[in-house]
Amino acid sequence: MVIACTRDCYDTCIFNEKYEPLKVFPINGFTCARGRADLIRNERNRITSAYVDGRETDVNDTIKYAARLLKEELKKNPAKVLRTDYDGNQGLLTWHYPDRFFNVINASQTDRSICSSEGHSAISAHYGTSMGALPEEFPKYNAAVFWAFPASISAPHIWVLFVRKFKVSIDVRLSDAAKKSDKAIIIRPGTDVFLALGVIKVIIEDGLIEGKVKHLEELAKYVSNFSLEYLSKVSGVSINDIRWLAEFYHERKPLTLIGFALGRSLNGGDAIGVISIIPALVGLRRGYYYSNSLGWGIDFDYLRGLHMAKSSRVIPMAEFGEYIEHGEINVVYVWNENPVLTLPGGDRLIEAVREGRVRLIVHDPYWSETAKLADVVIPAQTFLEKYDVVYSYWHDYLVYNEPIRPAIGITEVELVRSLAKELGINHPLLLEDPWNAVDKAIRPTGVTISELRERKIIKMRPRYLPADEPDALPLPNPVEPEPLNRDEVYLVFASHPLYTNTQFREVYGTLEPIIHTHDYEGVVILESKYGKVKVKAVKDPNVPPGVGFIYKSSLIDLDGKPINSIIEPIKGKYAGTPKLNGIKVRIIKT
Ligand SMILES: Nc1nc2c(c(=O)[nH]1)N[C@H]1C(S)=C(S)[C@@H](COP(=O)(O)OP(=O)(O)OC[C@H]3O[C@@H](n4cnc5c(=O)[nH]c(N)nc54)[C@H](O)[C@@H]3O)O[C@H]1N2
Ligand SMILES: Nc1nc2c(c(=O)[nH]1)N[C@H]1C(S)=C(S)[C@@H](COP(=O)(O)OP(=O)(O)OC[C@H]3O[C@@H](n4cnc5c(=O)[nH]c(N)nc54)[C@H](O)[C@@H]3O)O[C@H]1N2
Ligand code: SF4
Ligand SMILES: [Mo]
Repeated sequence: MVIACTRDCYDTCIFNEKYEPLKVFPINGFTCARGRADLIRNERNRITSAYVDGRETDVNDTIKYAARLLKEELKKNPAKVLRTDYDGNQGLLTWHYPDRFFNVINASQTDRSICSSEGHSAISAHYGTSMGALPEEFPKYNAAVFWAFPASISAPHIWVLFVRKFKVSIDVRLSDAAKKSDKAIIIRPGTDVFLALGVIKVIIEDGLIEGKVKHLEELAKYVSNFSLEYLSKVSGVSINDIRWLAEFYHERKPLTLIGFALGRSLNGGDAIGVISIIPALVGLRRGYYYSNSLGWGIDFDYLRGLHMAKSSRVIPMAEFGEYIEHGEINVVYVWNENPVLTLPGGDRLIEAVREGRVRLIVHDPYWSETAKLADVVIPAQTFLEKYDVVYSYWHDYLVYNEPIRPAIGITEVELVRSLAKELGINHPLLLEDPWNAVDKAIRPTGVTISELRERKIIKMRPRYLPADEPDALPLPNPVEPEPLNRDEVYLVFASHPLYTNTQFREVYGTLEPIIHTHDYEGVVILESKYGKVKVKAVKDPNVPPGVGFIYKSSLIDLDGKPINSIIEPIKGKYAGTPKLNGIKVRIIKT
């Protein structure tokens, strides 16, 4: 028996039934602080019963109540029912299958753009797919560039593969990974595309090209428009360092690992797209890694039932707060996500629910802030309590998860099928055996569900490999960041080793809302164009002037308000990803 950690994490560790990490590559027999705490966490802060308006209720009665609530709204306007979900659990049945129900009832969905979609779209525009190097190829490289990817914390199993290799980190601050690297390049937030163009300019103009790229002439002409002086001035990276990085690419042929966080920044998609071309220019095939989730061929669309039904409306996550505020949504159904804290404008959801403008239904194993706010709460099982099939966005194993703990609550599949029954829906999408749906969805990877049940973990063959010769088009169209005024910083976020997003506070406690800055100390107000929050400022010598960083696991301010109340509704140009990193905030001392 095996079980994979289904957390939103690159590594997707696989454990035996005693919850010891397997000694297979690339899990390599070790886990992180969260993996070590999961069995303890499973007993804490759990939702053990259903609730309606704060009163404990029977689960079946609550499902009937939720169905009535949905029915009333569906009669009026299905587009005003919004389901929102993200990657709290990366199981095929837990995360993707429930979508069938919401497609059948024609509800609205979000664009699920919060995390990685900007880079998926940008890389695909050049390579035809976002899939990059396979984990098995990582050890062949003797050097790596961690570009906006503080992997020592956000992807520990990736990081250790490079422990004894030459590492370059490119970040806006001296992160843990940057400190542990052989070379750290500190860049101004939102300007990585300018640095990448500088590297390409040197590679092309100094005759360091060794690989083939389509439309190279257009790229050469484009970079000739910029002087290194200009690119250095905008990015804050010295001309020497731009040249150094270009020569490093030429001489050491590093693997380029691009962090998701870049896609959530100004010029994010352009930056990721341009960076992904650099390895090809120096003759590397598949010399980058971003996320391989879409390369295995798992048919997520089939699981979601898109061959038969679809949402009435797609709402950008960047504008989540706006839609709620403007009365566009009357019922919100949440699973696998804690949007009160993690989506831009989560505070607007709090107001709307408190004022009775929005009815909120939440299915979660834990008392998240969103569950605490909800009108209707239904307990969910954790990944330690249910069967599922799990994939990774890094390694190539499909895993058949089996329960190792007694179940509390009901599964996502049971819940949506019960809701469908209550609503009198007899759609083939909900009548199909869910395991049959999983089987069909994984077939393109060359694995069947019966094989997986027998062998528990199976390595997939990549189905969508990137083009050998990427296209230099589309060319980027970057903008310079708005200059800072006095007492302003660019605000960025980063992962914390003890938490996954807002999870694990029941084990490791609540993390204080602290903005790490070069110059500020004490309680301060952070003010953006969109709102204000109160946090504690701490001087941190690893943060340059003009930058402030907050761990993305401390998203509640000192007055209990979501920090994301100050995130402006700005969408990325490739996939609409919210601009979370690099927003300008004024620091007001109190
Ligand atoms: N300001 C700011 N905001 C950010 C970010 C940032 O960097 N800065 N990062 C963004 C990113 S990258 C992401 S991915 C999002 C993450 O946003 P979320 O997905 O909202 O993050 P989590 O805190 O992991 O919340 C997942 C929820 O799923 C629940 N859950 C876990 N397992 C299960 C299960 O089996 N079934 C069900 N039904 N629920 C389950 C958990 O209890 C938890 O409440 O946050 C985004 N928000
Ligand atoms: N321990 C732990 N691991 C996690 C998570 C977690 O919560 N905890 N979350 C998971 C999730 S949901 C995700 S999406 C990934 C995210 O993993 P990563 O993509 O590695 O991103 P973050 O950890 O958010 O860190 C973002 C880094 O980018 C830097 N940065 C911000 N703006 C810029 C910029 O404009 N240019 C450059 N070069 N750097 C910039 C920040 O200083 C920070 O160091 O990690 C996953 N892994
Ligand atoms: S959170 Fe990531 S590193 Fe930690 S146990 Fe889960 S998959 Fe492994
Ligand atoms: Mo994420």
